[in-house]
This record gives sequence, structure tokens and C-alpha cells, in this order.
Amino acid sequence: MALSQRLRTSARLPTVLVIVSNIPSIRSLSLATAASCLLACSAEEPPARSSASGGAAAQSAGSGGAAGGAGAPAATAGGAGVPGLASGGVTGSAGSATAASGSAGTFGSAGLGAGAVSGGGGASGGVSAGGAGASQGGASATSGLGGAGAIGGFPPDIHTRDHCVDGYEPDPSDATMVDGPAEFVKNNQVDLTVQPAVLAWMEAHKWEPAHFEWHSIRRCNGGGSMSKINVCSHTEMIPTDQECKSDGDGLQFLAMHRHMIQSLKQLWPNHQEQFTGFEHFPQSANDVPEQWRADWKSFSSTELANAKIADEIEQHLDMFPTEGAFGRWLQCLAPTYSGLHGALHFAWVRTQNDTHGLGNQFTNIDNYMFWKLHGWIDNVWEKYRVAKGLKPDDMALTDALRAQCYEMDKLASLIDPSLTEDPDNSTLPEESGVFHTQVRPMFESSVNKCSGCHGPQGPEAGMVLGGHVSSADIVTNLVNHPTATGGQFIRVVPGDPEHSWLYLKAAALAANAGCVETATAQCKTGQMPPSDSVRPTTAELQALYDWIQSGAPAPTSP
Ligand SMILES: [Cu+2]
Repeated sequence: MALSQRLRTSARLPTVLVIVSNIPSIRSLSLATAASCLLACSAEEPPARSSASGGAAAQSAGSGGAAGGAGAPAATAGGAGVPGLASGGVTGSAGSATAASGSAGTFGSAGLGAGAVSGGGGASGGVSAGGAGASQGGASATSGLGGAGAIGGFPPDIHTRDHCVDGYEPDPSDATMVDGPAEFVKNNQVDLTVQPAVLAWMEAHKWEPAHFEWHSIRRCNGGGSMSKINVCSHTEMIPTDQECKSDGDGLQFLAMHRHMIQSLKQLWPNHQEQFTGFEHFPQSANDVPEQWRADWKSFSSTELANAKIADEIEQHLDMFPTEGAFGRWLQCLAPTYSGLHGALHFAWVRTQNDTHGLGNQFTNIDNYMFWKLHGWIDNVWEKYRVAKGLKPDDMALTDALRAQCYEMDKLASLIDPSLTEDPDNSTLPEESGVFHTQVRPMFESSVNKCSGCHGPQGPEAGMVLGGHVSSADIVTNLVNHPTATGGQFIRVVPGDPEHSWLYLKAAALAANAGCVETATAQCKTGQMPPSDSVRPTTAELQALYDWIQSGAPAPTSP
């Protein structure tokens, strides 16, 4: 499917979802779970608007419609995990078995982990575990889209291996695998990934899309932004804690990435370096792999000051009453949503080589630097725990890690292959015009690197700014198009740059623009690019401003 068509399809998605939500529910949704996510499931696309002033009204009309339609919760097939949901559990929900691993074994273990994980229980004996834990535990997989539903009860055989409880056995490739990163070259740009055996394992276990969905389902645009799960059919998976909104989310963020790090270290115990973070926040080119040194760019003084707080967290415990608060700060630096996590991600984005790119939402866990930066976050979290006297085996931590393991397995099991897009290899048209020649280059520059995250493959916030895509398609999806992260704002309002979210973000003006959250869009008001050591030039910003001011005309043919 061509990008333009794909984006149009995703723009239409909410309308389709209205129909889904009218299917009689087979259960009642008892939580006020992320109400706005549910609203998003039935929200109509806000009408297009031609002026800023008219727009506000149009926008609120759109959300009004959403509220009206939200009464009927979406039906979910295979009503698994209901007990977990009703008791306020964290989405542990039903057990899952990924098709790729060829394992079965699902059971609803309502008693597991006191609420936090209740309803959880996917046992997926991985490929590497030699299929251990396969069918034995497979009690009553009921009907359903996920196919993983199971109703209540305890596992029939408690000795069935459950990697969320018992961990993984070493992968056979551990004996022969090479140390360190692997180079991946495309368009003459080198990028670094983990070793091919690790990539193969992650692909077989659907880790890349599951990781994407894990983040996506915490953003209220979860269903529309190129998700491979129809989130409105699986509303039980929507966590109450939404991204950056609560310290609970901060803890889940830490725990989910720790679950992945620990799993990888269990699978490749002789190659743990690949999944071990920076010892301290990188200060100079010497702190990064040699392939990255030529591109080293210093972090800003603010970023370095925050990094110092994190690295010396023992001395700053008073800033963070809980580890969740610390995790939230690391990820989000609320309220701007540009935390150290974002600054680190941005630092190693490649623009011409995004196949396994750190900015590519669908595949960033392939990247060697992903584990360096998340490993660092994990290290400082652990320092916090030690300084607080929290034990490595305490039950709350164990529960939190298991809950994330089950959630990730469940998400992997829900991924719908029919929603997977084929890569677009079509030839791009020749184009000209102000946007194509004067504005677009700003997004694709090797300094700003916007298109490294906002590329056609897994674009951040569902917004494409460059890569293998025509300028006409980019403009179509900017002009009069609602945002995912700019509340009531529109990406580009022709003639009105000061009310165009794209301009406000690039010009670092979004924080004071008066963003108000809507049913379908959060307010992420931090500047873009997310590192304040990288700012677009005055000339670049002026070109963007002028293009919008002049009516944001579409590209022309040469
Ligand atoms: Cu992540």
C-alpha cells in the first residue's frame, strides 16, 4: 500500500472503530481506565478546517461526538483477563502464546501476584528453550481474536515452565555468537545493531512490534497511529497509567525495559555486554562505540546537569519520593515530555539508514545503542533502589517485572499480521515548489534528523516528515490535520503559523501555546528536535514560517 493510501487509511480508522464499538459487549468494562483512550476508539475524525478561529469550534464538535459514542465499550473476543481488569490489575490479562515460538500453554492464573498480575499467565516456551513449556499448560484456550483467552482457574501443571516466572534458558547461539555490536550499512551510513542471532530471536518472538505496541497503548492515539493491534477491540489492554501521566507509568516504563534486558541476559549470558548500559551518561565521543565517534555531538548543559542528577542519584533521593517518580522523570521530564530518555534516543538517530534505527518506532530495539541507553536508565534505577534500601528480590519488584512480561507477551499475541504494511518501494515523483525545495530539507538534514523518527517506517506521533515519501504526501498529512500530541492544535493551519503545531514545536514555542488535551491528543509541549543542543537555524524556521504563512501550498510538478 502506498504511503498516501496508508495514511489515509489510518486517518479513517476512527470511523471504522465506531462500528466495532457498537458490537454488544460480552462483558462490562468496569474501570474508568484511560477514559480518553476509549473516547478515541469512537471519536470521529475532527472536520477539516480552513482557519484557526473556525478550527477551535470544529475541534470541540469533534470531541463532543466522541463522548456521545463512547457509551458502548468495545466487544472483545476471548474475554480473557477480565478478572485482572476488574480488580484493577495492570493489564496482566490473558496468557499468550506467540505463534512464532510455536508454544501454547496459556492459563488464566487469577491468583498470581495479588492483583498486580492477576489474570496473567502466558507461558511461551520459546524457540530457544527447546519448546519447553509447550502444550502442557494449555488449558482452555477459548475462542477469540487473540486466541489466548482462558477462563480463570489455576495452571493444571505448576511445573510448566513460564519464562515470566522462571526466566529463559540460554539460547544455543550463545556458544558461538560474536561480542559487541554488528554493523548495518545502508545508503553508506553505518548503524549498529545487536548480533544477528539476537535480531532473529526478537523477530521470532515479535518483540519489535510488541515493544512498539507497549508504548503505543500508553498514548491515547494507540489505535490510530499505525498500530498493528486494533486497540479498540482490546480495550482491556489499555493501562490506566498513560505515558508520562503518572508515577505508575514511570515504574512500568522502568520495569518493562528491565524485563527485556534481563531476558536478553538470560538468553545470552556470555554476551551480556550487548545488553549492558553506559556506565555513566555519555560525556564525550570516547564513551560511545567507534562507529559513532565522528558524529559525536555534545549534550546541552541542561541535559548534562540532569544526567549528573541521575548518575549521582544517591545524593538526590529527596527529589523523587518513589522509583516511579524517578522513572517518570527519566522518561518524560514532565511536563515537557523531553526527558533524558528522549535526548539519548535522538543522539543516535540515523536519517539514511532507519531499517534498525533508533528513531524507528517499529524496530528501535534492534539497535545496539537502544540497549546502551536503556541499560544506563536501568543502572541508575538500580542505584536508586540500592540507596533506598530496596531489595533486589522484593515482591513488589518481582510482581512489576512479571506484569510487564505478561503484558508484552499478550500484546505480541494480539498483533494482527493483516495490519502489517508492505514496504513502499514505488518510485517517487519529481517535485518542486516551496515546500519541496525550501522546507523539507530542514526535516531531513543530518543535524535536525526529524525524518529519522518521523519517517515512513513507524513514524513518531504518526507524522511523516521525510524519507521514502513524496512531498505531496507529507503536505497532505500536515495541512489541516489533527495532531497526536498537540491537543486541540492542528499540524499546519494555512496562513497561520502561530497556531500550527508543527511550527510551534520546531520553534520551541509549544510550551506556552496553551495546549489543551483532547480525547485523541495529548499535549507534549517539548521542543523538537528533543535535544536542546540541536536547534533548527533561524533561516530554516523562517522558511517553515513563510511557507505556512503563504497558505502552505502543495508541491508542484517541475
Ligand atoms: Cu521502549
